[in-house]
Amino acid sequence: MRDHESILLEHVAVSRRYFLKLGAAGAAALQLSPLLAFGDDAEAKVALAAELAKFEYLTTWDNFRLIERGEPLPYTHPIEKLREVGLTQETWKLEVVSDPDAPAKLDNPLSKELGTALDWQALMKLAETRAVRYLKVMTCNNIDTPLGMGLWEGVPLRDVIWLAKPVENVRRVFYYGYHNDAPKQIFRSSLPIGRVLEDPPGEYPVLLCYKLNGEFLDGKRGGPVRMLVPDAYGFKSVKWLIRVVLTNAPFGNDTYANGNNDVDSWMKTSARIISRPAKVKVGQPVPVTGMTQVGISGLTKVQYSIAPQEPTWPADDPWFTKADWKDAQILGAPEKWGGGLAGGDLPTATIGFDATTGKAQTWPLRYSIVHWSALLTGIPAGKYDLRCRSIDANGYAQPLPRPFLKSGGNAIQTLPLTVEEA
Ligand SMILES: Nc1nc2c(c(=O)[nH]1)N[C@H]1C(S)=C(S)[C@@H](COP(=O)(O)O)O[C@H]1N2
Ligand SMILES: [Mo]
Repeated sequence: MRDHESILLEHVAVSRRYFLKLGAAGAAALQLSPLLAFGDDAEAKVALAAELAKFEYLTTWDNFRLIERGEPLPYTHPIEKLREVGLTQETWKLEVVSDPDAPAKLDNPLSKELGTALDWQALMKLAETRAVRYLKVMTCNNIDTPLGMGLWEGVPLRDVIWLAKPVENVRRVFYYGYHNDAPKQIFRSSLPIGRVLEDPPGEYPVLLCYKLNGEFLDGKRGGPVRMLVPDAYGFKSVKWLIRVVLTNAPFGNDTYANGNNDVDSWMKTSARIISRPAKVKVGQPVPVTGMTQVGISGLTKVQYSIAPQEPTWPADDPWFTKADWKDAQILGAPEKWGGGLAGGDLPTATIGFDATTGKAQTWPLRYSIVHWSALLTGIPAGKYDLRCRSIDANGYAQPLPRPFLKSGGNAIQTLPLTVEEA
């Protein structure tokens, strides 16, 4: 059996086990679910594989959704040009320099001009002792479903910043991707220097990232090196990274400030339904499965509710706080992690996992995802709205405590469900 197939079967197994534990109704639901009805015919298997690709814990390279700008996309240049502009491992160079407009004092700027820029060899040398790995979901504040769940590896950005010997007048870090040398194509982001130099307990470091799911990043995935900011939305994780500028400027310069985005937003906790039948007959149990992105505020519960479509929900309760919410089952850490990892196993020394047992120290992990399931039974005939929401570790129900769209989408999802007379 191919590894890929065994991972799919693993996920079927996890979900099937969940529904089977629920007894006769769960077993009946298995026949109904587009996700779990596991026919023997080839066509059903292909359809199932497509559904389950979304369900595999780590996202394979090919299934990662990309958000990329550039005319042309930087990595599509011919190899000679890629070498010339430093977008291959052998030619990549990273500058860490002072901002001429708001100078920081650096005793050892890493610059191309001075011949002191950091190259790939130096980065790999650092990686021998400083490499860090963690799980992080890549997610865009403007898109309601995560782009992909990754195991990322890199060297903490601060290790390279210290090589530049900053002395004083450093308040922020600006950083830039390769942009075809066209000012209009610049993609840049920024962080407070404090966030780069220190991690609050339990938080992960900002990385100069060079691997996804155990493989060196290619150009399509932002390589040779991209920034990775664990607690932030995707726009902070600049790809094709070529320059870091230490500045005494007190404010951000993020490209994403255009477009009205909240550039200081932490990742939010947000639940989504992935699979459910749109129509059932009275008496049939309704299997629902979904995914929740776990943001900075953590996750204690995922809940669902169904409410008749008529009368429409009262306008004075836009966040459905008065709905009849019931708890869904949050699925545990997978045995095999998928994503194309050799053997499906996480490497040792992944932050958040016990070094000897390989087990997650807490579950769910922040900045990652969980899968969840629920089985709805005894619904009378009618037309309904099916909803889901998360409850964070502070007890806030989605979309609170930060309901503003441009800080990251976490509106409560609504899907129709029809229950027909038998
Ligand atoms: N250089 C560069 N970096 C970039 C972008 C870009 O267009 N150019 N897009 C950003 C945005 S908006 C997101 S959401 C993430 C998406 O990461 P991914 O394409 O690896 O999934 O990359 C970020 N990094
Ligand atoms: Mo984005």
